[in-house]
Amino acid sequence: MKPLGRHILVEFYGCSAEILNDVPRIESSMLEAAEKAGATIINSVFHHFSPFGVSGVVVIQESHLAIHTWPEYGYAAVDLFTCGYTVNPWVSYASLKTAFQAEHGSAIELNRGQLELLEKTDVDLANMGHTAPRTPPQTKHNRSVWFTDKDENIALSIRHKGDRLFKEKSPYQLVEVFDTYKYGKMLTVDKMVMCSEKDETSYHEMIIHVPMMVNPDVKKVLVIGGGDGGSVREILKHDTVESVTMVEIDEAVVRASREFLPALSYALDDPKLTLIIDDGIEYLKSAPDESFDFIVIDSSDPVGPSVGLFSAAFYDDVFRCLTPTGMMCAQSESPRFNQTAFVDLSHCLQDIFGPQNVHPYLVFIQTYPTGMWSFTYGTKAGIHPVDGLDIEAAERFAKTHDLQYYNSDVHPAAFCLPTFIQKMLVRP
Ligand code: SPD
Repeated sequence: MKPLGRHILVEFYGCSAEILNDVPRIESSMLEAAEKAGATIINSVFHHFSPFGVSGVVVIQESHLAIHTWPEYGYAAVDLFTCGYTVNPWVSYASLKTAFQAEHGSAIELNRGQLELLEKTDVDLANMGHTAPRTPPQTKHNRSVWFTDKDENIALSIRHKGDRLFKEKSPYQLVEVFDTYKYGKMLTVDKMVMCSEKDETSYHEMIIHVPMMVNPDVKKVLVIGGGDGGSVREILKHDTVESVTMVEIDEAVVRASREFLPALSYALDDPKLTLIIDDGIEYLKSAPDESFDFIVIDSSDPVGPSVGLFSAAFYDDVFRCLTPTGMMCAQSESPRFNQTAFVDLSHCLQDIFGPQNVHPYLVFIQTYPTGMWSFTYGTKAGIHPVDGLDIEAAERFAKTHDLQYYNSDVHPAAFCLPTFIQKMLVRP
């Protein structure tokens, strides 16, 4: 006699470690395996463990497919459980073996709910209270996949819809775009969040308008990095600006932004902008002395191609290329998530600009680990970032441009550092 369900317990050995640690890829492979077997998908939930491993379940109308992976062993344990006889779980088995590039797979099939051992009751299920709604299964299920930006101790996870809209391993880094539930499209580099549609204004308004509102005669601007276009968009809101040069090392970032983040990347087509795809460090080495009023270092985190953007040699060139009244602003990481980079950069800038001319300030970026991020302002002529602020002009500017984060209250407040941050900045 046929059982109620078939349960295949699967072992996949010798799989690609990279695939077994890739949540969106595993999730889409599991969904595809369910579909190929003829199942009707209800929902899926996947979770990325730190530092490695993925667990997930695809609920199908005929029961479920579940997985747990150990990328470090190239091993995945998979359960394929189907009820009835319309779905063939062995089709899912074959599909997943290929998808995970398993060298070897083994499986045992169990019969679940042997009918000769079961007796059907005549309970009136309709009167039991908790009956499932008689609606057909959703045609578009809610996928639940998490992107996690983390180090070995701290993580921030953002739920997205599972599909990777853009994925490219450029010569420099892995560039991806995800579609998140709460933050819109999100650009990531090497598994670190760069910006999301919903909260990018916090970052871009604060890295640009804080310095520019106290230096109201900026004409020539250089942006190092910033390939998404958000910083250029904010710079161009200042009418004094005559030209912007942006040097972005990775054209894949520009391409991803042009395709998926139009609210940022439209600025990349502005006639005042010269966009150069090149190494900003090399560009600055050969740039003329005193050629820019404002230099923005809108970098990714200090790994891979951005390491040099946190070095003294680079900031010597920044200083040299600034006009006598020039200023710079750099993204300087999180005081908590990357304390070393934050403190070292501040000290490095103090050595070059003078201690009184370097001012770190804070911004809340909800999609970055710890939520607390920093920028560091440096001025060649000693223009203080708060004392000279024209409050009314700042407020007018914020209102005229419908800014979402920057305003005349936030500007001075951003420089108020909590005591633990003041302490970490004290030089030994
Ligand atoms: N972890 C994020 C560090 C900041 C990266 N820069 C973002 C670029 C936005 N234009």
